[in-house]
Amino acid sequence: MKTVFSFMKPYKLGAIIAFLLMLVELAVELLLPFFLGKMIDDGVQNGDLNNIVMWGSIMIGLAFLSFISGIINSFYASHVSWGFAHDIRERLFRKIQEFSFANLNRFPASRLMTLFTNDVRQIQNTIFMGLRIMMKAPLIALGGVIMAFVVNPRLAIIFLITVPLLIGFLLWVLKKASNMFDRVQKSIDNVNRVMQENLAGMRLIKAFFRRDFEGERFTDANTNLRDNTRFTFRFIEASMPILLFVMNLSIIAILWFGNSQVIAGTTEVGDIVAIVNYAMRVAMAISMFSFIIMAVSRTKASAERISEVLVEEIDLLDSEDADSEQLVIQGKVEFKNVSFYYPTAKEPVLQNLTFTVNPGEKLAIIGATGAGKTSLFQLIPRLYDVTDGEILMDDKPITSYKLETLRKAIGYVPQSPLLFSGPIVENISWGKEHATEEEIIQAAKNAQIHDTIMDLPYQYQTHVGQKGVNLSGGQKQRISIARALIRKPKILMLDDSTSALDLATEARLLDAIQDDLNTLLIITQKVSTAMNADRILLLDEGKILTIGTHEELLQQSNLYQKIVESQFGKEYLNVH
Ligand code: TTP
Ligand code: MG
Repeated sequence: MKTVFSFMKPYKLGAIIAFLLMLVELAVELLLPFFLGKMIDDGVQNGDLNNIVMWGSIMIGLAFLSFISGIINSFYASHVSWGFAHDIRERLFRKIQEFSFANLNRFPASRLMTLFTNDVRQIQNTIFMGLRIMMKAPLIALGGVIMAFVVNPRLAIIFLITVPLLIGFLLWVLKKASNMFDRVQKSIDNVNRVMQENLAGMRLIKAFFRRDFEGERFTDANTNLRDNTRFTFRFIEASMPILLFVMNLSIIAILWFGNSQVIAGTTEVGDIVAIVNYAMRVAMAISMFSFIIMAVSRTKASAERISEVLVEEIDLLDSEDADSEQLVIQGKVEFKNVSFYYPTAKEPVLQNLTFTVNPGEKLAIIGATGAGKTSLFQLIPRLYDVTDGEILMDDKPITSYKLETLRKAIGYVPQSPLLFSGPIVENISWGKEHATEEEIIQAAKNAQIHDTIMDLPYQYQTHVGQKGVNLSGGQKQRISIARALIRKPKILMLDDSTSALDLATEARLLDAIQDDLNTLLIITQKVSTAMNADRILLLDEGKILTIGTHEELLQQSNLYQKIVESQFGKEYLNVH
């Protein structure tokens, strides 16, 4: 909470000005009934026209002052609330950019989306309304009671009974509502999550004909949201008639007692008009309380959710002794007894890995699905940190490099290629700031995608839809390879990135990238790809089963023989 509202600091002055102007409006609102009473008693009752004109002019003047204050207040209130929202969105965005993979695992995308849309707006609205009218309501309630005492203490006694009663009742409503809003917020999250998964997986859902199932999932979440919200709002709205009923009773009481006092000559008519007027203003203010309660409890929930992200500790940073001068020159990678657990997992995914990849060497990593190949890759650019052991780059621990230096030396093509919506040229040059046209074309040529691009309607300017919808899987893979190649990385890491390519294209690609490269790590399921590498690492259930050339593995490993047999047939084994 505190973290979030510290973003108000730059807007303190604006908020104070808005607050002061609101006090002007408040003062006018409290003075008007008083003057109205005076006008009735001194002017109307005595038939004194001068008096009526005088009080009338004062009231019009005050109303105008309040009107002007209201306009300027509104100006500052929106300046403060929009500025605040802008700053906090900016901060959230930067914070999320810093998130490591482990941080991201703790905050699903749907939840982060809700922060930017729902939660920030909620706080922003509350600040605006707060500076405009919300803070005024309790002050009017209080001021109205005080002014009623100034006008006529004997009649105002009635307020002393009704107002505490109402406030006690409202506090009770507030407490109840707070829990209910937590539930509403969770339902909103849920709807967003289902919606987002659906949009992302629309094609899969159609392909599997899971429309009805997904429809039900959405209906559940949506109905849940409706029911929770409806219940909460009904509960709060139900408090309204109770409030008004009590307030109306007190107005009747004022008229009743006032009447007998006027007859007895102890009270003037103007006093009664003024006090009834105050009673109505107090009632209005108090009835606004339920609206305020809703806003405050929702805002509290929103602010807490935002702070959770803001205070989240980034668990993967440059280490303190990282040397900013130190660069990756050769591209030698060495694993020393590396073990790794995912933060939430109990079982290790990788156990005691020890191997070295020399500069310029091509190492293929092969292994069953779930063996831990992708996990192994993610440790090298420090997307996760090792749990045990050490990884060296050019004989120095990877933690001794700046993250930026380390990652810039690596061209990582992830298993599922992700393209950004925008022209192809931007998707390729995304890998390197200020890439020249020649560099882009060269990278595309090496990735064996240049010819395909030239056949597209707008060539390099062709737009890739969101997530690259209008390209084939293999085309997307090659564009994401080009994106990695353009950095001229010391180490290129391909995570099954040639899976959708035919053998000839794949061979040409591997051939083309050979010249530029220092070191190549390639995860593959295909023996044909693996056997072109200098050495093959066979990973099985997070452990290195064996490492060596294709021939050596054929000799040494039963598992490798089985893999080869499944892809090349039995005869191949007999021949070799
Ligand atoms: P991976 O390292 O993804 O296995 P893999 O790349 O060898 O498999 P594939 O050929 O199918 O790509 O996963 C190893 C285990 O780690 C698996 O049980 C899932 C788990 N895992 C996580 O818990 N979180 C993650 O982010 C990843 C990538 C894997
Ligand atoms: Mg994988």
